[in-house]
Amino acid sequence: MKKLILVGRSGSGKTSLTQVLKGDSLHYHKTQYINYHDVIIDTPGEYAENKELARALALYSYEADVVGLLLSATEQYSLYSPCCTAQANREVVGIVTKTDHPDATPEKAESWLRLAGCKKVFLTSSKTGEGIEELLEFLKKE
Ligand SMILES: Nc1nc2c(ncn2[C@@H]2O[C@H](COP(=O)(O)OP(=O)(O)OP(=O)(O)O)[C@@H](O)[C@H]2O)c(=O)[nH]1
Ligand SMILES: [Mg+2]
Repeated sequence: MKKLILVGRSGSGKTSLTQVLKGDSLHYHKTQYINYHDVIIDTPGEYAENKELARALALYSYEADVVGLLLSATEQYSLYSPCCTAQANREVVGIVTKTDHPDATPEKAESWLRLAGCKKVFLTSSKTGEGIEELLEFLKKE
C-alpha cells in the first residue's frame, strides 16, 4: 500500500477521510500535529495555510509515496496556485471532499485541482463513502 500524506486547509476533511480509509467510525478530532507513523499521514490544516509551517509539509512529503491535495467541494476559493504540484517530488493526486454537501460544486473544486497540476482527481465523500473504494484501489496498486 502506498503511503499517503493528506494536505489541505483546516476543515477540508483530512481527518474524516483518514478515518473512513482506515475503516474507523467518523468522529471529530482536531488535528494538532502531523501523525506520520501511520500509513496515512494526517496533517493539521494550519500547515497548508501558513507559509512557515508549510515547510514542514514539504519535509513530511518525503516520508510518503503520494501527496493528496484536498479541496472541499463547498469551497469558494482554492489555496493552490497553478502548477504548484511541480514543487513536490512525489506523485500528487487531487481529492475533492464533501461531494455529498447540499452546497457542493465538485466540478469547480476538481477544475482547481487540475489547474494546480493534479492529473488524477478523486471525488469523495466521507459521509456517503463516494470515491473511497477508488482511492483505496489506487493506493493498493503498485
Ligand atoms: N458533509 C460532509 N462533511 C464532512 C465530510 N468530511 C468532513 N466533513 C466535516 O468537515 C468538518 C471538518 O472535518 P475534518 O476531517 O476534521 O477536517 P480536517 O481537514 O482534518 O481539519 P483540521 O484537522 O483542522 O486540519 C467536520 O465537521 C466533518 O464532519 C464529508 O465528506 N461530507
Ligand atoms: Mg484534521
